[in-house]
Amino acid sequence: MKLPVQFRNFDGPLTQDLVREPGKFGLGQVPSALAPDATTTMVCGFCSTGCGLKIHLREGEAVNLSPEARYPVNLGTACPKGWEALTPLAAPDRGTTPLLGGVPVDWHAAMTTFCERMKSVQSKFGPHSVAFLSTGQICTEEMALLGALFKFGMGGLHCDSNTRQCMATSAVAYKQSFGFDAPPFTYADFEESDVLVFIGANPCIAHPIMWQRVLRNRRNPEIIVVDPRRTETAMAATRHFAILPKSDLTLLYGLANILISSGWIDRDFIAANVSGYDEFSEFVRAFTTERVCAATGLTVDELWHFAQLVGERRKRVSWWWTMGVNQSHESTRTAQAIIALALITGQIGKPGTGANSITGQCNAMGSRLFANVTNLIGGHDFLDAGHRAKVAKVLGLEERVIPGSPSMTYDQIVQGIDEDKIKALWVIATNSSHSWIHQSGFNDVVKKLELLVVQDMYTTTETARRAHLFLPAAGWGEKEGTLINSERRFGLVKKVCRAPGIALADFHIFRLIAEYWGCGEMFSAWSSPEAVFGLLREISQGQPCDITGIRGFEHIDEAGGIQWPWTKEDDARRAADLETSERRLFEDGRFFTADGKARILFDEPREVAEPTDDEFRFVLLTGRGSSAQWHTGSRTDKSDVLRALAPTRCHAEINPEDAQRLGICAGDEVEIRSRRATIRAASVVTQIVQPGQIFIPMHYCEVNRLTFPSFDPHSRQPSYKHCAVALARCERG
Ligand SMILES: Nc1nc2c(c(=O)[nH]1)N[C@H]1C(S)=C(S)[C@@H](COP(=O)(O)OP(=O)(O)OC[C@H]3O[C@@H](n4cnc5c(=O)[nH]c(N)nc54)[C@H](O)[C@@H]3O)O[C@H]1N2
Ligand SMILES: Nc1nc2c(c(=O)[nH]1)N[C@H]1C(S)=C(S)[C@@H](COP(=O)(O)OP(=O)(O)OC[C@H]3O[C@@H](n4cnc5c(=O)[nH]c(N)nc54)[C@H](O)[C@@H]3O)O[C@H]1N2
Ligand code: SF4
Ligand SMILES: [Mo]
Repeated sequence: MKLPVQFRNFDGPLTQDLVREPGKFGLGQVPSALAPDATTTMVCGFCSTGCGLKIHLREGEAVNLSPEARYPVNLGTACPKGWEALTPLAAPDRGTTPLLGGVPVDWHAAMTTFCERMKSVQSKFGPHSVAFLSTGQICTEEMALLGALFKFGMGGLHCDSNTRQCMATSAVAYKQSFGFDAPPFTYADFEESDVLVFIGANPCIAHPIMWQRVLRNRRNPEIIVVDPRRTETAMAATRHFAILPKSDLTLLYGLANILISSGWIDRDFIAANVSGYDEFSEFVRAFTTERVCAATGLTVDELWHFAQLVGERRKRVSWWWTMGVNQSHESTRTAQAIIALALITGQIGKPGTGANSITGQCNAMGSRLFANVTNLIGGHDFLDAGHRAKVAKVLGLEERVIPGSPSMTYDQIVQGIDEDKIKALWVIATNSSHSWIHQSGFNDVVKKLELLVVQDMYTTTETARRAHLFLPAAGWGEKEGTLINSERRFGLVKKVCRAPGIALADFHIFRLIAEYWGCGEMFSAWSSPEAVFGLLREISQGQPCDITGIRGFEHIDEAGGIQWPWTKEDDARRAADLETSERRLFEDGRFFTADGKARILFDEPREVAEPTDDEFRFVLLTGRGSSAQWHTGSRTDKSDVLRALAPTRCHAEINPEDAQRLGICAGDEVEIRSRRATIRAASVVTQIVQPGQIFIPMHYCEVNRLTFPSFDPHSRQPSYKHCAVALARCERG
């Protein structure tokens, strides 16, 4: 395929064109398909709910937005972040030009420097001494291009993304249990369930529009929340089980024991569709009521009531989990214990059921399946020669360019930098210097790098400020591509705004790098996001995430998003069927494993990495603070509206009993100390947290100075929600 003219050669006048006329790269232009004063629908770029937003244009530029009533996800609603999605694009700290050592340069200088310095590191320290950390917040086509460029074009191997901090556990748990990383549900299940169990999930804050779907449930459902904190979701639920932190695994095994010994299980479903049941039923016998109550802090009545609620055969029971499960030292087995409970009760593949992991970022699912990071593109396996051959053929590559070995994980990359094995790091759309566990462990280590490149929308993030080379990226609304939401739905992002200065879409930055690196030919077919989508479609053929029936961006647009799988046969058979907008997996009881059965996997619960002791008496819990704050705040802090909806200062939730004992009043300045750091925060004295626990929202940079770097052994996901801290009031005045 012929390259578009602007990619052909960057010497001479074209470089100047790049600076003078970034519009040549597809930016700064009116989106061609849209009339200047049109209204168009696209999906939100914050959380994984994937709401449809109607963007109102004037003279080709977005001026306002409103939630789309016809979009099947949000049905006309949006949370504060969605309503304010356009505001952060206009922030004064947007990156407008590349910065080399803090000094503005043009793209030619930036790209030349990038390639020369990356190559020099590779020749000095070996091809695998360069790494990238990426994200669940760019478009699927961008992720795919990045992974392919780095691994097939630049000869790199080690890369990971912030989905390690977030969804790695669900991905591993599903893959081992179902044979593929496949969340089975559709949002209609929120409405069609009789018993909804939320474990370590606070959707009222983190997924408010999913919660709206729960509120549409007309079956008078029992809503159970398992969370050490009495969260907004717990308050709105019918039952709250405030277990002790990190006692989930014991609780879930205890529930399984009661269900099995009481016969509240689906023997036919187990016999036909589940493997590992006999061993599991034997194993959970040790989880007696006494043991479980001692570990979790629940009463015998509470435990049995819980079991009765989820063991009721005539009811539809759905299990939902998020970071309270995934961010723990034994998260994979905890997720798999939830899966086991759904399997032994036969509560999967039917309306209102399922073992359902809610994703976090707008495109965490895209990152899991198509980023070429932990999986070979399209949910394939790097270690499988057949998969490598298939992907090479579709992409017109020589098989040898696809590595046959796995990448280091995020924590191993950080450790690799410390051990001088990784000497150049490229960070794309994530703010590791704030969000990585045991922050100083990251920030001290990156000082050892020969090259730190940060590609972000903003120049002021904690990570961008440390960069040797900063690459200014266009954001959501300034580029196009697809995002995949929690229910496996592809949604569209469109270009409705100009990126500032000469900032470029990540897609174009990757294309530029390919050209400057000298591997542009390899990506000649990757000419536009939609062309890449076409490649992904071909690669997906025959996979559980087969999307060969999605005809292109227009099809996604017309359909109001399309859930995977969507095969050619699906499309031929059901194209006219409106019901296709809501589909769940495993309706036939067949899973993606070799024998078609879902696997139960289990292990003994383990001790937490850093238990409390006489000096560090409190457990520190962390998580989302409000629906107006997004992660490290680089976007949401730029909106006056959103800033007014949440505290701007770091604050710590403290139980009144503890506060009284330590002489702490509401609003007092407190000092929270772990073995790694001491921070200050304003106290919020509240019954939301139990005695002996403290909660600090992750949005404040201080929090990860305290956290302890322990990881789940299977998923390498950080255990953000448990470390030991001491608490004291700061002297007044
Ligand atoms: N407003 C807003 N929404 C967001 C985000 C955001 O930053 N802001 N981020 C998005 C992303 S990327 C993600 S991953 C999701 C996260 O969504 P959630 O996982 O729902 O949010 P968290 O607050 O991190 O964690 C959920 C709960 O886990 C509880 N928890 C802590 N320890 C334990 C434990 O041992 N057991 C149990 N059962 N629970 C425990 C915490 O008390 C907390 O209430 O939110 C997404 N949505
Ligand atoms: N203590 C504690 N820490 C946590 C968690 C916790 O619960 N507790 N949760 C963890 C979880 S689940 C997650 S997902 C992580 C999130 O952690 P991060 O990924 O570090 O958080 P964000 O603030 O979302 O960072 C995204 C960055 O990408 C930039 N960006 C946005 N859009 C684009 C784009 O289109 N292109 C480019 N190039 N840049 C863009 C933004 O400006 C921002 O700097 O935090 C983790 N850290
Ligand atoms: S719920 Fe999530 S996807 Fe929907 S508007 Fe809010 S941030 Fe956007
Ligand atoms: Mo996340």
